[in-house]
Amino acid sequence: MTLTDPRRTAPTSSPASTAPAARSSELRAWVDQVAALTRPDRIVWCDGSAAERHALTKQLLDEGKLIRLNGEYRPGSYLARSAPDDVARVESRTFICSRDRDDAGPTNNWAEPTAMKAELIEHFAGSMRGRTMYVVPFSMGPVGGRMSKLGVQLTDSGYVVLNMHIMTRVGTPALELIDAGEPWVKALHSVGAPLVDDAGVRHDDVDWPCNPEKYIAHFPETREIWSFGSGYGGNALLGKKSFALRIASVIARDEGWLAEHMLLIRLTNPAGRRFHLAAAFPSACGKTNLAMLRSTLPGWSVETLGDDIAWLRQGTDGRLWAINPEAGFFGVAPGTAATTNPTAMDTIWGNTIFTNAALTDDGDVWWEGMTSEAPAHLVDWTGADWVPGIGRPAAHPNARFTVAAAQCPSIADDWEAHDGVPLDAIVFGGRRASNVPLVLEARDWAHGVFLGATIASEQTAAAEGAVGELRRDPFAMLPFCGYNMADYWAHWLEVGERLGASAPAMFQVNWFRKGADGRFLWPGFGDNVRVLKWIAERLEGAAAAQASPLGLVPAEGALDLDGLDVSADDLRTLFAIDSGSWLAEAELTEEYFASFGDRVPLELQTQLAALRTRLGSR
Ligand code: GTP
Ligand code: SPV
Ligand code: MN
Repeated sequence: MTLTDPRRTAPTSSPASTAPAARSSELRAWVDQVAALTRPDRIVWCDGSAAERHALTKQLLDEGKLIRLNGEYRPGSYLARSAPDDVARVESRTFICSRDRDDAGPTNNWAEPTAMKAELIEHFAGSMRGRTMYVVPFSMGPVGGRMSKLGVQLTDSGYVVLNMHIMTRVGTPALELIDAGEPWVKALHSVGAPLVDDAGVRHDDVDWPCNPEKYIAHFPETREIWSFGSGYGGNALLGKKSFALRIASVIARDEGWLAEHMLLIRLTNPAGRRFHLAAAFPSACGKTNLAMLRSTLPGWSVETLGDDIAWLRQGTDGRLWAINPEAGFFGVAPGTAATTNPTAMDTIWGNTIFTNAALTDDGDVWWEGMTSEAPAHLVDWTGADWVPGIGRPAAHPNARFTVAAAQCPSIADDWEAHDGVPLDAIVFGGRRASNVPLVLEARDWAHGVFLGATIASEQTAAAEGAVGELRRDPFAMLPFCGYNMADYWAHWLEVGERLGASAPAMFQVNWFRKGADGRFLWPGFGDNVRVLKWIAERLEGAAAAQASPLGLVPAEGALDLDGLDVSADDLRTLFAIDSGSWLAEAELTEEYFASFGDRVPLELQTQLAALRTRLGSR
């Protein structure tokens, strides 16, 4: 489809552009077409340099879109405050526009691609008037790596460019690979707030331009992303969820690999043996915390490789290898503290963009949970005065920090290795107040796929919706799978077949089980290393396990609780399996599977039947 502005009558002069000399003709043509449609004043081709970052930062400060934090406390760091209606991913406005509706499946919003593009063209027409359009070439994964992929984002948001600089590898090296003919993904983004109206009148800008009408549209067959109306997080930093998960999951299906919402870590035991783990947890359920775990067990340590996304591919040795395609962390701020995630606190010492945090009187940031006592006065995330007891949070619950992964003290030396790391275990987690034990091991790959497919979690602040409700979030991919979820399960089963005996083992964890009194039963955070230790010892064949209807759980005494203050009662509850409530949950799983019709792999139905048998036979 050609991109033409339906409202445009006469051609206008081309915008000023900083286009470098020799550029891929396809890229150049696309940039020209989008510029003709969106009509920016200027086009800036980004080179990813520090000078570019510096100039852009200065501009955003001048425009009031960033607030410089006190360099004594937070050098090189800035605060951005979003519009109150643009604070999180908008799943209700996220679309998978495959040709066939069934390829998007019942868990995605579907729209017919030609109709969606026609609708979007109406919105993009003139949407960048008065603004600069940035051409942002980037690589997901180290530039030139075998598992890496290229993209170009066109955006009219300087804030987005600065965040892309941190979250992806932006710059000329990526552009050179595109010039050389490597495939790349087209990612078009506009905040949808032109500075010049239809009558040609120029308006003042606002601190956080966006549009009440939002679209985050994906075209899996043509590997395109069109995002309109939002400047926040996954809606706008298109390398992240849109590319590295939604589009990449489709590329991965076609090419035989996996694009996953997983953290990636290396665990080292006292003997120096290393284990690599990837873990899928739904949004705001503890991936960043686990990725940066500071061990409370002597001799055991965790190195960080990634905190949100992992790409998994079978290597020439037959094993499953993983990379983190991102270059930074876009982490949840509230709840991050020296007590819960000291490594994250050390990572964000400076050179960090904070979005929707509160501002202290001495020019630093604050959020709920950072300190046990709130400062006596703050400016909250909306820019209003705030004092303790005022009855609303000072930071938005989905306030985030954007920081380079390289700045993390626990980042592994080889975190950018082109081939990644060989996986020993895959872990599934969720936020479950009941039913799911602290840890269990899958009986085999197919059982692990069943565990992944049946993850549920209580709703968090990372997306819109009522906090606390239980929602199914298979593989933590519910909002991120770019194709039919049932086909995705079948793909996981197929990958397992190919891996055979080289496949990583699979586990399920739950840090969030609560007692009758509503208290978390497990201390969590640094003490989660005790669970990782059991997993590592299982991998070595050293730790004892016992069968349960749900899978293998630690045998009496196998979980290292040395020096930990967890009562015997709480421990029993952490592992309690109530057949009645599990049979009820199996009922819900059956209904959930039924919503996918006959596309659910037979193997998963077999797993569900086997679970019921095991529960009944207790
Ligand atoms: P996205 O970036 O949204 O994909 O999420 P994430 O999984 O990286 O989220 P993050 O690690 O920031 O999760 C934050 C939430 O998990 C906070 O509410 C933490 O307090 C909570 N959390 C993390 N680890 C633990 C734990 O071990 N125990 C308990 N009780 N809460 C935890
Ligand atoms: C998530 O919601 O899982 C995130 C944050 O990691 S965002 O990038 O905004 O999607
Ligand atoms: Mn995430």
